[in-house]
Amino acid sequence: MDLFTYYRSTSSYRVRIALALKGLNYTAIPVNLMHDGGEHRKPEYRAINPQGRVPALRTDHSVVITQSTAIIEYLEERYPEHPLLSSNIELRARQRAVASLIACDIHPLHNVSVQNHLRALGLSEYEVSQWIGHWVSEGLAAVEQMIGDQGYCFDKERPSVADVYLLPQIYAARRFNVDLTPYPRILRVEKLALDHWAFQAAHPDAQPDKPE
Ligand SMILES: N[C@@H](CCC(=O)N[C@@H](CS)C(=O)NCC(=O)O)C(=O)O
Repeated sequence: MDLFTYYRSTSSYRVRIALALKGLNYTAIPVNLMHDGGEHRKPEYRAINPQGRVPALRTDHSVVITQSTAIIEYLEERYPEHPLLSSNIELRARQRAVASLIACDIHPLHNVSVQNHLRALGLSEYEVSQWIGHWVSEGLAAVEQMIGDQGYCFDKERPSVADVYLLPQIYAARRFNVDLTPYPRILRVEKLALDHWAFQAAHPDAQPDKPE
């Protein structure tokens, strides 16, 4: 499998965590979102993903799958070992709710193209960061209420799809200087996951395309 990825892209980071937790090997193909106006906007990459975004996964059958949620669902169905979803239907829905909140209601509001559009509308760097901080804090405040009191988001010992989405969102929140002290459960999950080898292997700092 080939993963088109960018080291600090939160959606790519999600897929890297899922691949690592499932123990799956892949080749990382870096797509630099910052270089020369963004490699993701070039025709060569749009031939892979017409939306011009990362991640994209090319499967062993040379089928390209875009959208991190579709990719993670594919991995879950194709490689059911080391499941990322609970066998309990209610818990599964709650795990998916945290993932959806992050993927649909937080992350799209701080995407590179959204930030650039805010700048084009005349917002200063300070206003852009205030705008992002507002939406990230509002979303994480809800996540804080949705997750459990021990261990990972929903299990003492086993990370699930909720943790797969949460860790990259925490990383992004830190990049945007969002105050995380009001979210002790989220900070507990972060501490635990950062000690887990799969989350470490997927971390932006461990990626070969991270600049020196
Ligand atoms: N909903 C998509 C979001 C993909 C996405 O927006 N990726 C970002 C990086 S995290 C990107 O490629 N941004 C480029 C841009 O906004 O121009 C997914 O979950 O895969």
